[in-house]
Amino acid sequence: MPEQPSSPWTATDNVDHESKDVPKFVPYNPPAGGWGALHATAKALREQSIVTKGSSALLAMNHPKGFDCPGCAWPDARHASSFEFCENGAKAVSFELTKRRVTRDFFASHTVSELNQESDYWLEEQGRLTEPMRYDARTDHYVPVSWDDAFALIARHLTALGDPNEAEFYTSGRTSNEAAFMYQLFVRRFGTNNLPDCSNMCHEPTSVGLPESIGIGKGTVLLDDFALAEAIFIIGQNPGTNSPRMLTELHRASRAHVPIVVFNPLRERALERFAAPQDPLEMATLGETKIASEYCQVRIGGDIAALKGIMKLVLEAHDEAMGRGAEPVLDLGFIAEHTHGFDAFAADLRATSWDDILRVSGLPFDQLERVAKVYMKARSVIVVYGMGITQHRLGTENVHQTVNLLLLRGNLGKSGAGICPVRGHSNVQGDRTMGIDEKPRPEFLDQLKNAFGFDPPRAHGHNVVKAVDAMINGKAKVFIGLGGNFIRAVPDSTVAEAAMRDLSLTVAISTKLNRGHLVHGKEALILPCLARSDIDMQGGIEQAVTVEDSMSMVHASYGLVEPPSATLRSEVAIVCGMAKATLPGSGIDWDSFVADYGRIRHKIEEVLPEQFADFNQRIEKPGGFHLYVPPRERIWNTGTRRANFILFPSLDEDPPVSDPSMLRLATLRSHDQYNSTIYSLDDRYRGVFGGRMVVFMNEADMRERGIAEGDQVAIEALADDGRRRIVAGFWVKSHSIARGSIGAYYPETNPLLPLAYHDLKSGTPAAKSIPVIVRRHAA
Ligand SMILES: Nc1nc2c(c(=O)[nH]1)N[C@H]1C(S)=C(S)[C@@H](COP(=O)(O)OP(=O)(O)OC[C@H]3O[C@@H](n4cnc5c(=O)[nH]c(N)nc54)[C@H](O)[C@@H]3O)O[C@H]1N2
Ligand SMILES: Nc1nc2c(c(=O)[nH]1)N[C@H]1C(S)=C(S)[C@@H](COP(=O)(O)OP(=O)(O)OC[C@H]3O[C@@H](n4cnc5c(=O)[nH]c(N)nc54)[C@H](O)[C@@H]3O)O[C@H]1N2
Ligand SMILES: [Mo]
Repeated sequence: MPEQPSSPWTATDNVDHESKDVPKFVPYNPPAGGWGALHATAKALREQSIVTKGSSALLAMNHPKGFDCPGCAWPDARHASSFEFCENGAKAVSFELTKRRVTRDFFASHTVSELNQESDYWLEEQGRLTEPMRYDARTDHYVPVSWDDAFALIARHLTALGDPNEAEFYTSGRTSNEAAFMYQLFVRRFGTNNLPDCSNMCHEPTSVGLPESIGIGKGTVLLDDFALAEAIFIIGQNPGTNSPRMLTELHRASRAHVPIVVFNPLRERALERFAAPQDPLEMATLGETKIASEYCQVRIGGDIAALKGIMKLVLEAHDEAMGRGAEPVLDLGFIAEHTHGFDAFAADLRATSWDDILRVSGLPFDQLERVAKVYMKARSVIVVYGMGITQHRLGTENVHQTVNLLLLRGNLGKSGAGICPVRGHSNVQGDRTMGIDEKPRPEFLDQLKNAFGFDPPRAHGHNVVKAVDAMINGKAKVFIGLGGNFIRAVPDSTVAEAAMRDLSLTVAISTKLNRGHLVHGKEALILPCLARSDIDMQGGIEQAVTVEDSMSMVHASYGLVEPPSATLRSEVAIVCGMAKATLPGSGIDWDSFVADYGRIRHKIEEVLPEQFADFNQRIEKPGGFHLYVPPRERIWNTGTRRANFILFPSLDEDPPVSDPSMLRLATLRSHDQYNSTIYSLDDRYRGVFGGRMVVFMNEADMRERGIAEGDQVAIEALADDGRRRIVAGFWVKSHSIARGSIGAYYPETNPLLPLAYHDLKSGTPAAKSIPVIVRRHAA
């Protein structure tokens, strides 16, 4: 356990905002879920002063016509009835429902420089924003501003730009379909495709890689498929924290003796064992259910090697079976009829050496052999994956290999099988469907032109990395963020912060105070908006918004409670307010869309008629409707009109680094954070309490460096661009993690991630595989 350091850390190196809090390391032995989850939920509710009558009040909350949890994008089996219990969903809602308020008095009593000394956790704790604020450089305070003046300021800055491409319009994935659709309309009518979004840092390798493999950038499974799967693979995803309702499916599968294979460098408790809070017997008996039947602690960046190893074994087993005249192991009919590129792919696998596979994956041969047997025995397999697959230099290639594994035995387009990327934000998938896309499809733009009578810009805009680049190079002048916390989410955050301060105007449309409000342009606005749980009344009528979950289900969501302040506006109203002020001659009646969101859905239907026919009628149905996913019917909209075996003629997802002391850093989420929103300083399942400046290391890697648990270290990134990137003040925790791999929390480690270090194809920052050196602090 770390001792309080005798003298405070005084390095001039980059020390993050949380560094004052010394973490305690206490082993956590119970299963994930269970009573621990119920206690944690009750605590979150209590601390946000929400419940007077017990936590059941929140958990029973629902809207007869549907409420979508603003937490994760995992589908809810019981949408219209009640809100399926989930600790982190309860945290997401209770932190929106908090009774605390950030008022004009709050801003009057703190300068922005003072606020900037506080941690992200403290900022979040201050509660909901209540009225629009404008930065006053003279006094270094935010001061109240009317909505009209705020919109006029935005219009003035935008219309003064020499080129519409000098503005960046960011979206975070909590934004509803309706707000996202109006936002992209505003931005394109204004004249740019600069629509960077959080997906650019997240599942972009999915959006780029899956279309190349199967013709659509979305997952192919539905929730019902989980009950029919004969094996489930979970690669680089941590459901116990990031999509806890998935544990319901895994719990059931495990009890039905369905093998669950996990690939993760770190032992994550919820992937080991889980007690379902909905299971009275398990709760009463303090029972638990084993989740992973096989836990493969692959090295960071070793997934392609591991997948290739398994596929090589499948191929060998097939060859052997054919040799003795037995049943084929491969689904030869599927491969012949539905796929392309198998021969070259198989030849590459045959030529790949076992030595290389074992070295790069870090996994023992016998474990790969057991996993291959599980795969071959199952008639239907689902592969689930998350950021452990996407956030690499070759994240898109990583995605291809997960599909290749499925293709070998026809595990696409049949029940109980398919690919399941787990999206992050609750509507990040829907935002893309609505056109939040810096590289819009030409057909989408054609339809937009037909529906609104203007010529949208065709040139590709900026993704997140390019937007930051434009800020650094002085090409961007205005930044508008529809939700999110751009400056804490992006790579190279130290450089990005400096660039952000040079902009002429920054605008944050937000629910809560965050760092992005404090690292602002010369002029700045905070525009507070309704949250998903707030009732949204327009013209006396309660409005619904719609969202699309990770499994392409679209459904309506209605607010549950009165908004925290009468001054707040909905995201739709704010977007249309900005548009109306900026584009007076646009010929688009922005107000009419605010008055009735049904009119927005009509327009969505006009632009995307195949997917959204009868949109307004279909959301009346509890649970909503499913968007068509062609691979479910074995229809492949790829260049070859087939599913493609995409060959990757190597094993290294990340460029090899010659420095022998190099470690690979995966930047992770704690159990008590939602991206940049820090709920508490604990990470219960990993045994960390009261502090976030922690680095998880393998014991052998520590020994090699003369480091003991509780030592304080600095982490330095290895990059070849001549810039030194160091963060310091991290306490080492010895942890069950693969050799050569270390973990530490995001966003504290974002200064280490070079902007140019991203997936080559999709631009997603390689946040899971930063090459670093770890050093003990000098005494
Ligand atoms: N409560 C809560 N819920 C969330 C979020 C949150 O912050 N809090 N964030 C939301 C968002 S935006 C997203 S994108 C998702 C993120 O959800 P996840 O995809 O689960 O993302 P992470 O927690 O970043 O990392 C996932 C896992 O990848 C493992 N990993 C790291 N490197 C590798 C590797 O090289 N190979 C393999 N196989 N595994 C690796 C890590 O050990 C970790 O367990 O969750 C969403 N839901
Ligand atoms: N190093 C590293 N960096 C990463 C990652 C990583 O794993 N490692 N993960 C990346 C990923 S996957 C993602 S998705 C991004 C996340 O990047 P973002 O989506 O930009 O960040 P969040 O922290 O989710 O944004 C939180 C803020 O959103 C606002 N907010 C909350 N609810 C609402 C709402 O309903 N409406 C509006 N308008 N605002 C709201 C609140 O003010 C809150 O402060 O970070 C990325 N950055
Ligand atoms: Mo994400």
